[in-house]
Amino acid sequence: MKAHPTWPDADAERYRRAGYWSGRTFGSYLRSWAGARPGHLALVDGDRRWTYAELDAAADRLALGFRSLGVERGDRVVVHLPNRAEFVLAWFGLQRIGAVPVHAMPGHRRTEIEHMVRVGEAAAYIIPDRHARFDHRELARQLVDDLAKEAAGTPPCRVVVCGDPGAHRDFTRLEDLYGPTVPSGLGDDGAESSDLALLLLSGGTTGLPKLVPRTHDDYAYNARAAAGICALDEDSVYLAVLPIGFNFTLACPGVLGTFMSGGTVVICPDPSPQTALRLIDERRVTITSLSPPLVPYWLEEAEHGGHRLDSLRVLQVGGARISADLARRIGPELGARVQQVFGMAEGLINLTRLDDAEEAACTTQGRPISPDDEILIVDAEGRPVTDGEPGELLTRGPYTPRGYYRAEEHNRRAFTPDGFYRSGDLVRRTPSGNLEVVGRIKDQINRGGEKIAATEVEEHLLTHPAITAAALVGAPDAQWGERPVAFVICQGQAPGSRELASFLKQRGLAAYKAPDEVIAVDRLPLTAVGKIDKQALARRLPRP
Ligand code: J2J
Repeated sequence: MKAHPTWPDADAERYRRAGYWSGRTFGSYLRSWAGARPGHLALVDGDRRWTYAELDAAADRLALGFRSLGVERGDRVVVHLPNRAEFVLAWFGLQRIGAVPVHAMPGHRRTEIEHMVRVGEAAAYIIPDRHARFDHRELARQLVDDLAKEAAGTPPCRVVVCGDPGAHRDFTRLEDLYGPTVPSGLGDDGAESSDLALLLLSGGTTGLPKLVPRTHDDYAYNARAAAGICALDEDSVYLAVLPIGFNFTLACPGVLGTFMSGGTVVICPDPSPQTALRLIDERRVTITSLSPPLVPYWLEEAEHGGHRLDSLRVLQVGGARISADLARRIGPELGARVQQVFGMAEGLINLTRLDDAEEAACTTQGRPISPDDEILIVDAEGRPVTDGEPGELLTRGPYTPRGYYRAEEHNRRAFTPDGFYRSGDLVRRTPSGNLEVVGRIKDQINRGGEKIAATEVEEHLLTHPAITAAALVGAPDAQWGERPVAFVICQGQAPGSRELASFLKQRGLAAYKAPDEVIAVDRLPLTAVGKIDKQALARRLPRP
């Protein structure tokens, strides 16, 4: 059985003929970038730098290192690294042998990682030693031990550590294993452009988040098309502020779009505005991307920090809706053009264009990046709405996969029979032709760009001894846009939000998913079909 659906042959052929799908793998892209401009600066992390030739050579060495660990073409490898050059090096090292990175977010913990390792049957897991006061080696040790006990005799998941490795493998040694020389002719182990190139984690709506299978063909097109719209070239300098494993930062156009254009990627090691604006000044950054909650802090730092920001041409904002008022401040206060990005790990990317009228750039979330992105805006019965009316966004196209990875049953609900992805987003088409995101019908909370699947958290809440029923809803929040609030029915004393946060942490759930507030109720309102009525609950929340 196939691990995931692919595009029907006729569509694939159309995308190839249109030139969207280039027929090349990321491993071969890197080789040709290095051939075209070997000495050009590709990657900067603090005082460490890599030219394109050096990046290419590092990918070769790492590829051999991974291979010596037993990682082979098609194997999945969970990459759980913060914003460090090693993310990029490991990513291309894996691409070079046709292995498939699975992107974990820095805040993910045992629950999320175990899910990715299990679903992906990961051959390896790459971690930092410690990050944000958390020792990743201990989590990895316990996880790998538990999995080994469960499935004795199957190949173990190898742990590779950037930093002090403890009992695990040392990332640096992996690269050094072969010294500066590498046997010539290392290819992609026969990887094909239609193969899986990476697995992205979806925001999730039901249970545990699904993995999105992205191929070389579709993902390279995603990055290239976005880079074209952003007019990137070899003088472009992209600052990676949000986690590199996030689709936005990696490919919209992000790190990969910058490489496609021959530019330079600068890594921002922490999201503080001081660090980011200092790097914009020092490295003459031309473009970067943020989630909405960070924007006010940047404007503040720009006003008082004394940074030289005249190189910054474009500030992309996406992942959650930015208010028009905040968007309007970006031009005058940062001296950069605001570009709204409404994207999804599942594929479709919408961008406002750099020549859109200022009002459209501030009030809409853009339009699709490919002429062959198909968009339907439909009502609850699946019928197209009158133009300008809100409805659910359905989409298919050359970089929107036709199903999740190893999720046959879920795919039947998340995709229409003719292959449209049901985004769960409510949008309307504005007179400018751009889309405006007006709401959501999926059971998800968007905390300033971080997605929380309500049912996943509810299932954990129900394991608390005092809680007999739970519903997580998004409450409006001035800083985050939304924050998670739990309505619970309890036996005895209801736990407070701090107690619940530590309870969920112990269960290995990422901290950003914990409810900010817990409201004890006697009963939960039900809809006509007997589901918890979350809209009724949302109406009970105090307005901010
Ligand atoms: C409102 N909602 C938005 C926006 C995403 C680029 C940018 C973002 C993502 C991303 C991404 C929004 N306004 N500007 O992958 O490549 C909400 C929608 C969407 C969901 C997808 C990219 N931009 N959203 O956020 O997979 O609800 O991708 O369906 O994390 O975020 O979330 P995710």
